Amino acid sequence: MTTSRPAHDPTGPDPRPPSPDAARRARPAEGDTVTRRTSYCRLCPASCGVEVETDGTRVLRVLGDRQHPISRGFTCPKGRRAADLLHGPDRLTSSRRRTAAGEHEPVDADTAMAEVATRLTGIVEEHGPDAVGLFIGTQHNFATLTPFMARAWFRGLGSRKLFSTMTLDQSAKWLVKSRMGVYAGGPQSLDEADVWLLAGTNPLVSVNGGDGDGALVTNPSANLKAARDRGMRLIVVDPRRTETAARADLHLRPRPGHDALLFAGLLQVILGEGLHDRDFCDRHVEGLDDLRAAVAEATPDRVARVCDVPVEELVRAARMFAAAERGMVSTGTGVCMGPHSNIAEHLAACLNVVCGRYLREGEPVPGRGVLMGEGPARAEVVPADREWERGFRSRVGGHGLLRGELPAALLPDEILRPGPDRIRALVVSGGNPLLALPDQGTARRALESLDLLVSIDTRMSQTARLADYVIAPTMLYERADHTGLMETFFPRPFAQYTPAVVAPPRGVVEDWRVFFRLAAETGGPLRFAGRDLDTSRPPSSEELLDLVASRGRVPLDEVRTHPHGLLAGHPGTTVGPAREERAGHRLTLLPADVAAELAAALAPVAATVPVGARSAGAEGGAGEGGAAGGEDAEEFPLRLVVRRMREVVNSLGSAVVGLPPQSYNPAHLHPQDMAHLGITHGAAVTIRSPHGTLEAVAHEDPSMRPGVLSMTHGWGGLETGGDPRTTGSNVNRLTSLHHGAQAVNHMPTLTAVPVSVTLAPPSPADREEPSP
Ligand SMILES: Nc1nc2c(c(=O)[nH]1)N[C@H]1C(S)=C(S)[C@@H](COP(=O)(O)OP(=O)(O)OC[C@H]3O[C@@H](n4cnc5c(=O)[nH]c(N)nc54)[C@H](O)[C@@H]3O)O[C@H]1N2
Ligand SMILES: Nc1nc2c(c(=O)[nH]1)N[C@H]1C(S)=C(S)[C@@H](COP(=O)(O)OP(=O)(O)OC[C@H]3O[C@@H](n4cnc5c(=O)[nH]c(N)nc54)[C@H](O)[C@@H]3O)O[C@H]1N2
Ligand code: SF4
Ligand SMILES: [Mo]
Repeated sequence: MTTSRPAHDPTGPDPRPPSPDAARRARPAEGDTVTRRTSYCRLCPASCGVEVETDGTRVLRVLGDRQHPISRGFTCPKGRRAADLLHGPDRLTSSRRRTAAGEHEPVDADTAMAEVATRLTGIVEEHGPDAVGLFIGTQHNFATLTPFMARAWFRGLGSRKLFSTMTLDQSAKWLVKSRMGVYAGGPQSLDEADVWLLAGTNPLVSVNGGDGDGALVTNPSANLKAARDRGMRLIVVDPRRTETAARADLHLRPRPGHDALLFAGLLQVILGEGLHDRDFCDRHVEGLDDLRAAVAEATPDRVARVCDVPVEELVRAARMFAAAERGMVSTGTGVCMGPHSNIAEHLAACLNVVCGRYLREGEPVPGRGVLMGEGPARAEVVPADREWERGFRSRVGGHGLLRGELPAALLPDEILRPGPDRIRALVVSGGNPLLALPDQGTARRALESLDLLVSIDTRMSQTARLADYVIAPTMLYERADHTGLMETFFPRPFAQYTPAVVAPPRGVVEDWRVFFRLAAETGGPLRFAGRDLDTSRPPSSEELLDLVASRGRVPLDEVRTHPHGLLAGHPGTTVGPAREERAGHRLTLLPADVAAELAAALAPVAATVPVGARSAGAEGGAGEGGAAGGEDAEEFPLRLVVRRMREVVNSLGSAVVGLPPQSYNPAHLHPQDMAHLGITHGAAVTIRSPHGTLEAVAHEDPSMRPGVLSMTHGWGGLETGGDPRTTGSNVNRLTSLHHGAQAVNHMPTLTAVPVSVTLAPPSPADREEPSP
């Protein structure tokens, strides 16, 4: 058995030395048999196929599975270091309970779950079910059974206080569908596209395509290369010259926070020059003339001036996109987290709609539903449902529910504001809201004022440290699973099943069992994947995995016989004609609320003058490239933007020694700004925003747009004032729960946040060791 990578391993060598822990484990004791087991990674939707080396008890190494038909050997650094997540020093191998002294003591899972259930029952009896909240984090979604069981428990409980990270992320996409309607023929795919526009997303690092296309999620580097090799043109809109932008045929680098304007400018050119798809619009769209009129003022020269992009590139992007036959705009967090995020996302969708980038009647459907049921594709519109306008309203802000959820940015107020129906108990599943929520100070106050905080987490996350109970669950490779929930992210119809590769530590419990147990003890009904479960008889994971997959077109048992996963083949179906009852339905491009939001977002263009009339501010020193003026311009001349780090996913992985390039998240600045501000690479800096102050470590980064500062979220500890070099810096000390919050989803501004940067006074750490 060789322990070195095969020479042709497409994942390439990991440039950093393994952590001491990993190195120790990679040398199994003499006599140990090392075997390789096929599985797939479950840290993100990409679900990369892997081979797991194990000595039978522990995972030793994780390698890309070259026989996997979708990922073809691709893995990322964090996936390859999963052994450290499973067996590292911070892995929780038993549950914890907070003592009266505020310490956490080990407690067996059974006792923890029983005590939590008793306390929840007491709170519900006294205050009603809405006193209990559920916060769903990212890692909740990567164990198929968890989302089903958690929601089943929560529905049975009768609480409406459901929150997830989606409303700190890209819930603009949900809102757009709810306000515009959905074309039921499905979108075009990247595999057949001749153009693609990526805005505010960097799939080469994030392996995320928004709700764009599976080719951007699974092995995006290879897929983008293949697409470009066959002639697809790539347009990227990003203030930073990202890894993805470096591959683009055209890279627009606007001032951050200006996507709504930029998209309005593209629409102005496309509709003004008649480059849109008339046939698709005639059949399926209403409000086209209103939209054309609404963006009429967003002329290329004005938009170029305000966004600070070359006018000819803006026009070229519009023509390149519209002249192509196939291909879409897809957006990520850079668009969905900015000011005017909902309207920016709406206009991105309008670009796809007016250019008709959807499958027409008679075209083959991708058929991605393999284990999960999939409705038929039809050349018709499911009309806007504006779901949040009906039913339950939040006590804070009067918000309705979007896909059954309340805005996460309202969670702190829902806890803190006195009243009979405030949230008193919160269960956090696979999330770390103390770092994820804007305004860490308020988030901490809120979590600390709960009667009961339960964190289901594999480590003592920052949130877990505040919890009354931390329930330690299994991790990937310790549980059986299938890809049912992820199959919409695959570029081809595909499914994979994995058994558990290693046994979990004795003290942990599978996530879904926590919710099953709570349901059993609190006595609510438990409707799971369309069936009522008998809470007196705990099922097995395999039974539940079968239940979830019971409506698929391929039996899970067949998928079980394909260790590298099963390419299911196309179902041979095509987009059907519109049904009579749907024939009159249209995608609504400009309902009244959207029109009003658009007018507000476009206000800066109405106030501007054409390029040339003033001296160009492009690529200037600190401040000019980031801000478009306004009241903050002088005090906060820079713009803080979001960014992902390849080696960690949100807050997960940052503690693995040697995984991230350093033990902190740098504040990336353009060298020109560094020089202007008198800051050197590695220096400690103080960042100020209208909402808070943060200590960080500056890094020179020529890929930045001057005037822009970019940092990754998910770092920093509980306290302020620590050394940023040891814990990193929580950008959410600079953000606000309410500033810029959007209608309906209350999405706050997390990118294009006005900030200033100054050199921090020397700290003891600076004096002891020179800057790196
Ligand atoms: N390695 C890794 N992968 C991850 C994650 C991770 O933490 N690490 N997180 C996962 C999660 S939870 C998510 S939601 C996805 C996110 O996936 P993405 O949305 O692709 O996230 P990023 O890679 O940060 O890309 C956002 C881009 O937006 C740009 N940007 C910032 N502000 C603006 C702006 O105002 N306008 C425009 N046009 N662009 C802007 C940034 O420069 C950045 O390149 O990634 C997922 N994948
Ligand atoms: N300023 C700013 N704020 C942001 C963002 C930003 O870009 N800028 N991004 C936002 C976005 S897009 C997101 S998605 C959120 C991220 O917010 P969260 O999803 O709340 O944060 P994570 O760090 O991903 O939390 C995942 C937790 O799950 C745990 N975990 C790992 N494996 C398992 C498992 O198998 N089971 C269970 N139960 N737990 C597990 C990890 O230890 C970790 O603590 O942050 C949001 N906040
Ligand atoms: S991209 Fe990385 S984290 Fe995501 S599934 Fe693949 S190996 Fe795992
Ligand atoms: Mo996210």
